[in-house]
Amino acid sequence: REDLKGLYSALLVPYNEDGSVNEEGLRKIIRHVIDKMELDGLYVGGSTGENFLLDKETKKQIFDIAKDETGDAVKLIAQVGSPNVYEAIELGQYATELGYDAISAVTPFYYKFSFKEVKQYYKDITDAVDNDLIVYSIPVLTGVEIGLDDFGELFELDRVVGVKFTAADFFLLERLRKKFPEHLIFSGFDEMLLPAVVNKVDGAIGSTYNANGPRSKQIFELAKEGKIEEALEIQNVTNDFISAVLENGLYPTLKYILQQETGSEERFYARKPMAQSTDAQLERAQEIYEKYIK
Ligand code: HMN
Repeated sequence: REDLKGLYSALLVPYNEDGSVNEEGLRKIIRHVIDKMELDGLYVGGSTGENFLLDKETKKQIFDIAKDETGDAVKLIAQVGSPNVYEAIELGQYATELGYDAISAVTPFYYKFSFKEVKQYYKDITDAVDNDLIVYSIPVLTGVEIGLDDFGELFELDRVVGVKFTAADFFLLERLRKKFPEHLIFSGFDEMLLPAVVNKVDGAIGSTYNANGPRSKQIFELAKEGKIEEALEIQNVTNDFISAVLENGLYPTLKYILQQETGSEERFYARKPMAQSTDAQLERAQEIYEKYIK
């Protein structure tokens, strides 16, 4: 468990115009995250990778590429969750055989599952997959809220080692940390990294770390040392960057910046039904890139 702590890229995946994976681009992004951003690990198959728009074989292809390019250089977590629990199990087993350090699974979404059903889903996955699991809680996208006691029940399951907590509920975060000191908590909102570290999270997983790695690492390290004023200054600049990115479109802007940073000629396309970037978005992305990253 200790080994999994740190800052992770929520890995962004570039697609070709036809929706297939741009393998060369993906490998370059992985190298960029490891060699230039110097993050501690990759979270593969998350929202930022547009994972929930993919078929099973493409998800496996991305797990393969990420492992092949990374080797043992940094930690790897495979997000395998899906309302199709059989697929989640198969993907969990697949990633585990590839050598992923842990798996993660989003709460099952679309139908309004009861907590009993959510718990059974995690039990089914952890019973069938020989790996540690991090619950992926992201109520803004799934609509699934998990309370303190329910987290406690999930944490009682064998091999559930923690949670990726993508929510702005700092009351719940503080309660979770206090009640479950042994479980791993990863913060999921990059713009709230500083307050999350003050609340003693073990790490963070985020989309903007792919491009804004150095500042994020500084915030993480300074906050752990209790240097809050210094950390806040960097969080302020970081949030100027994140506000601009969110205003212009999260994925289009990050894709553009990463295309520039990796020197890729081919445009990093989105996967349908996500829309492709407009010219105006690309122009604004260039300004944001120049102002904050280049
Ligand atoms: C993933 O699964 O790809 C991520 O870990 C998601 C991550 O938590 C991001 N959340 C959302 O996009 C909802 C954040 O990095 C987020 O993009 C960032 O904080 C900007 O709001």
